[in-house]
Amino acid sequence: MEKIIMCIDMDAFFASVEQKSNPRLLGKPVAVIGSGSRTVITTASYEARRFGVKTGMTVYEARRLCPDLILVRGNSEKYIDTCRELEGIYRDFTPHLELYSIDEAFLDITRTHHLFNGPERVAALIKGRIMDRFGITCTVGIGPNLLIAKLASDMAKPDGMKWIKIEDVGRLLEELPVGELWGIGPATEKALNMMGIKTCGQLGRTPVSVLRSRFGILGESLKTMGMGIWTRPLITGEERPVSVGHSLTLPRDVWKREEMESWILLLSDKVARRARGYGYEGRTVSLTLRYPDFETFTKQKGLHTPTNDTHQIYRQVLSILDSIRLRDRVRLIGVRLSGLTRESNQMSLFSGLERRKALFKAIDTINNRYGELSLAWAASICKEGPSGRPITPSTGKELMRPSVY
Ligand code: TTP
Ligand code: MG
Repeated sequence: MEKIIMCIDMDAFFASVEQKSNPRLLGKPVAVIGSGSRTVITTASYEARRFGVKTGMTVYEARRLCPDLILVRGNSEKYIDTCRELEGIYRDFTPHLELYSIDEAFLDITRTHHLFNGPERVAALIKGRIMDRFGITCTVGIGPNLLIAKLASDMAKPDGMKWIKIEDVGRLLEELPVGELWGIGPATEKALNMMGIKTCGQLGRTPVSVLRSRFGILGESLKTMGMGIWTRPLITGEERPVSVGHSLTLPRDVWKREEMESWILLLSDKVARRARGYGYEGRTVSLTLRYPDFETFTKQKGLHTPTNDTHQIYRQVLSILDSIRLRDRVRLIGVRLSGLTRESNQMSLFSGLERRKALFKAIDTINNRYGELSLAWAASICKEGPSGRPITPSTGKELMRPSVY
């Protein structure tokens, strides 16, 4: 049976929520910025996008393009609350859904759309409920798999709806530039273009051996993506979580190893703590780094046994860092633990391990009760902040941005 997958992506999510909660911002160019000392645009309203204002720009760059730009400091709790309520709306239409990021969800409506008179009707109903409840718009893409549903939503943005039927996929991808496809970033796009592969049609016809020799195992998925095939199933509630990760745009680009280690410890601890909170351990650790020019890459390494121990994750990330020759300063660091399995309750052979587990439990309890980073590892407290002042754990917390990757 052909699957019917729906991608729902809020339009200029943070900016729309802010515009809705402050009517004076309605219809105006608005940019939401993070709460750290460095001001990077997290998202811009469509009014601001008309001037060329984009996610990732500095306030300085954005103001130059759009002098009347109104800046609003982001309030992640507000967005997370909205996100939770949105899930409730989606669940009225199907139990099979994946909350992919803070503002994107994938719904498998294969078995339920007929109850509402078809996929387009489901889309219209969901858009209507979101508008009634929050006064914000979203775009809905429908397709035979996640990749095509996401493509449909990207094409229909903003406030749109598009259904790409399975029989139209081939024709549509034929001329589509590879960079338009979800998951093909600027670096991959450039590499493909250098090989003479410009469109998805060409990508789908490239022999897999050619792609494999350039991209390794990724070559396989690139080929299938070019063909419009996407086999990863939705990750619905029952299997969740498959990974936990945190990333952080640093208050200033760092080069010094010692400074990088502090941030990595902080992130490893956040990741480990979340895994412990869920009662999971993971066997793969990955490190994501972004250079000032936004080139971003991820490297991962497996562990012999699954863990949710802050320091074990930290050490693993450092060993990944050791294997990388940095070509520039680092702008963003991300740490992720994946391959999660339920924490084993069997008695450990090493009593030291038991003590560590008890220690982590105590720390987690304190932090859960008194706020994040009430207790932090001394080494994760940076020696100095962006302006040379020391960063205390509490300001460290302020620098956190929601991780959406
Ligand atoms: P997006 O879906 O990428 O962007 P958007 O919803 O603002 O705009 P649109 O979908 O209409 O193109 O991201 C969703 C929200 O996530 C966004 O409003 C802000 C936040 N965000 C970050 O915090 N950091 C980031 O790096 C990005 C890309 C987004
Ligand atoms: Mg969005």
